[in-house]
Amino acid sequence: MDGAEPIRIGVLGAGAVGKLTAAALVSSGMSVRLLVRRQEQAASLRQNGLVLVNSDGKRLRFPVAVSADPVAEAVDLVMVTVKSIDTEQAARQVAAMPGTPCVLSLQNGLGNGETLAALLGPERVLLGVSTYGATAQSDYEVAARGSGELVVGGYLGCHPLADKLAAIFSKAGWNVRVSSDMQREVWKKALVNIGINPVTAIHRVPNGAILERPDLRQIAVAAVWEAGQVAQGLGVLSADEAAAGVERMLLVCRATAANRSSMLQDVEKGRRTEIGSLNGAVVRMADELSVATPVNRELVNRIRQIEAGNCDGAYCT
Ligand code: KPL
Repeated sequence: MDGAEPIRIGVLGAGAVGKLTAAALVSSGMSVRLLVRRQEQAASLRQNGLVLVNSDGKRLRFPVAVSADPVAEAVDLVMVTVKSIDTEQAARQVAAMPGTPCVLSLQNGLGNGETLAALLGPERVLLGVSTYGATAQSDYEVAARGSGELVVGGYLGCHPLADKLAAIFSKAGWNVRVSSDMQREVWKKALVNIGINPVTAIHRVPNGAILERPDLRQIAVAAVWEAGQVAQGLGVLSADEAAAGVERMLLVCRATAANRSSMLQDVEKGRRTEIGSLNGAVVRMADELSVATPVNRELVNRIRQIEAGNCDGAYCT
């Protein structure tokens, strides 16, 4: 793949992030193939196209190629947008695809890069983090719910595709930058999700409620603070970066105030959540470092109870 060749991109997973990402890629003139699991969703996307509902309510329709058989497709880059609980399965699918496509993980949580690198080789892996809010409205519709930032880079540092991707997303109007230290970026984004996602999912509120309700804000801030201590203990973030995590989480609440977090969307649909690769990962690493994380532990317990169907609505008792 040299600099002049266009990139054939597959987007694996057509949830909120997958659809938003695919719409951005098509709008910048890329040839995109959505790789989905369910035949029913593939049929719906073929029939209706991919529909993006902008924050002003305007509906934009994007023609996309769709495949429900990812391993049959030849692409240069697969953007993995599936839940972190499905990363290993995604890695196996990419490993079975023709050629040796690179992968970019555009997922929430800690450990996705490691899982992909273990199966595919670290040089094929790129990481991305996004704070663009999005809500899936149906199999083929996604609502944009607040702008943020996209950061991309290689798992091992620099990667030739990172600059290309940045140019593509920038052409689509996204705020994007390239980083050569994606481990740090992944942690910074994880701190945002560690505060927002479980709190909004437990209380069934949009992200902006964390700014409006002091009780929710206190829990979210404490969870991010604890996770920041762990990141510092691991040497991934400096003390200043860990402390800045709280402010960043609150800024994302403001920028995506109307959005219902991905974990809230999972809980509302009775799906398993990403708690294990967010607050759960923090608790596991904290135990190894002997750092106390009582707030994260409690959030993990409450989300696990919701997943198990033991509580409905706000706090479990
Ligand atoms: O990443 C998100 C998520 O919901 O998972 C944010 C940025 C918090 C938007 O809701």
